[in-house]
Amino acid sequence: MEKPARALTIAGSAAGGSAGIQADLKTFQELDVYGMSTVTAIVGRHPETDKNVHPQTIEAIEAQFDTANKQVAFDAIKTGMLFSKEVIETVSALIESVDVEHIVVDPVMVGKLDSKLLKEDAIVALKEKLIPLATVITPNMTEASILLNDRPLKTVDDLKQAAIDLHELGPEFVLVKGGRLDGPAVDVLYEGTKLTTLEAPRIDTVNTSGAGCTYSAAIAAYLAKGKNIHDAVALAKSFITTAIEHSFSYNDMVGPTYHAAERKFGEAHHIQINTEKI
Ligand code: PXL
Repeated sequence: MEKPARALTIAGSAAGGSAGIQADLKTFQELDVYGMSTVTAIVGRHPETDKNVHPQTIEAIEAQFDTANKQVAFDAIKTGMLFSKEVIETVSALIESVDVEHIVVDPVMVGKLDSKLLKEDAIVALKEKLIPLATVITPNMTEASILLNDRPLKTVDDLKQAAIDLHELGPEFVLVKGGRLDGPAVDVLYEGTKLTTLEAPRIDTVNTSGAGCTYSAAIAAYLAKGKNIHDAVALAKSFITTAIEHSFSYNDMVGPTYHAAERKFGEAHHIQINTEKI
């Protein structure tokens, strides 16, 4: 039997199952990629103390990574919530210590329920230590703006310029996600010599918890399976758009995207792709 490609997520545990490692592992499974995890923090609000983020020790993070690497090893690694400068430095060193072809860095900063998922002093470490190791970084508009020293981003042209400028930080490719633009959901991929816009129709729903995690996990899965960056992003955009189209909620809280949607219902959306040389 041909063995499945392997992907590791280094991220937080989102207790409700919509985001973080739960979203990543569900996505890997949907795309027939063998999933592994290194949990950096457990996110869940304690009913009495109101404590929301429960960081794991550096020792626990190193131990998980080492176990997964020895038992299986990786075709791709995806990072999500890392929380602190210390964790970013540890994770950067761990990634440098192994020979892995594809590194997807999702610079997670704030969750949908306004959980603070990255401390202030961690931004510098993110920019200087981790982002330069990335095959691709996948900031949303807020994260791109923060990485560009609070530059306002309002239009697709702003996203294009942001992608070009973020490339200076050293990743091979940059994907800036325009989920919060008015109008269609346009993302911009910068590949060094060309800019590609990927456009999907806007889906009118609030149930998009974990959408960013799911999208970047799908990119990591497709890279692990051997797709090039252009195809990996286009296929992942289709996966997340279909998952958002079929998103739902079990109550009056913001609900998850439906990770199984593409498998169950087929691809819902054709993504419009335009590439320009620059
Ligand atoms: O969706 C961002 C996110 C990422 N990672 C973890 C989270 C969240 C949002 O709540 O909990 C662990």
